Amino acid sequence: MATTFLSCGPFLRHHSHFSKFFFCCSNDAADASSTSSLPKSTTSSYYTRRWYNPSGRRQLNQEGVQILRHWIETDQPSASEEKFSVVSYNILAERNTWKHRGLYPNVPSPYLKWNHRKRVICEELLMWNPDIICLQEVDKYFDVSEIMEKAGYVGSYTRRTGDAIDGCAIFWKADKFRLIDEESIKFKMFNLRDNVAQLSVLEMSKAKSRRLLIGNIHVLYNPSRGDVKLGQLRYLLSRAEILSKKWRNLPFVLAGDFNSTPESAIYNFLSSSELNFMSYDRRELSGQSGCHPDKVLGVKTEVCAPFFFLGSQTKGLWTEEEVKVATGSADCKVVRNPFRLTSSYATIKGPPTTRGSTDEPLATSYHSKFLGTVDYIWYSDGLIPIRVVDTVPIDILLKTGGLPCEKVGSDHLPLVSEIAFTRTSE
Ligand code: KL2
Repeated sequence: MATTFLSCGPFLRHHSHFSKFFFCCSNDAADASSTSSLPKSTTSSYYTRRWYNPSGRRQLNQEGVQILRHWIETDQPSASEEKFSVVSYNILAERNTWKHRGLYPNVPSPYLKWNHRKRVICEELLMWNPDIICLQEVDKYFDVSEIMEKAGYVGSYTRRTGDAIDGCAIFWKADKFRLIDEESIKFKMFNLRDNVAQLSVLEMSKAKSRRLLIGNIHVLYNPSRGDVKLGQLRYLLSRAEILSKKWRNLPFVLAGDFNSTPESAIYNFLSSSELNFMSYDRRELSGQSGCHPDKVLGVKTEVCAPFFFLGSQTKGLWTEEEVKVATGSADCKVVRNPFRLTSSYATIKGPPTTRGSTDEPLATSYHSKFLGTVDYIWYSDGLIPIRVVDTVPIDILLKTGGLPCEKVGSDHLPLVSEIAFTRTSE
């Protein structure tokens, strides 16, 4: 396996020392269908700043730190020859870098600038050379599509409703797939906030019998509105079922930022056939509240009294309106998932440095208020993942002090999975 050095930076200064931080990346994936490895050039640049350490945690020594991302492969006897690679990447909307500047106290301003991030994001995307790319938080679609089109991709964009101007974008390789059907979902139409999702039916050019349904979603962020998150996913899955059936039971890949952790009820809903959501507090459905970096890293935090009292009074109570939001009907107390979905990363096991007890990555997103996993690439029956690009070991991620950094263009990491049609799914 060849190793590709993507960058050496940011170079951070804390106290009087200069420290190094490398990002490098194994790139036997230059072409998902080839085994050749093309090591790329090593570049480096210097950047200095003060180390910000609000929690008084131990000072980090970033001397010579390297981040390595590499493919993890498995042998899947049921996999056929027909396969494709998928990326899911929340690229952090340009507007959110200044609107939520407080999330990035350790990130030097140049690494938050869109021109820099655009270059880094597109370089990384093209390096993994995926067949399908699902992006979230895209507010400069034409900047990205200009680059992707030159690289042979065709794209489709769905903008959010409301004040925020970002949206979801999906790109696919023009020579590998033909688009045969698509649907944009604007949740606003169903009173489910301003988020959007996309569904596309793609047919493989070289094997016309191989068709798949690909979904892309950025679920509502608000940690306390589990009812809305559930409602968005319930609706998306119901549309996906209709589209899948329309094309004779297409296998389904669902990528995105679900703003829900692997331990959450929302995750359980996606990976099972139904969720008895009434037994959960709607403010705890997504698991986000446990993912403040201080909490994850075991630093003591003070309990906020008003929240604490409010929590004990209303815990577990669902109003009729919230039930309606989650299920679509005030009488319905269960949400149904028409697909049997499994997460690619949980299927392909990794080392304890990158994976948690659920086998999911320990973190797909990291900034001053969040350290954890919210991004997934789900697949249905008829498909099987054969490899994934593992995430960054948590200790290495911590040494960045928070994303983005010089060579990670977003506060999320891109997920990359190669997926095969199963032999029996023809
Ligand atoms: O969690 V995200 O980041 O998928 O990476 O999705 C949302 C959040 C994104 C779009 O709404 O903006 C971020 N605190 C932290 N992050 C926030 C907040 C907030 N209050 N509001 C929005 N975002």
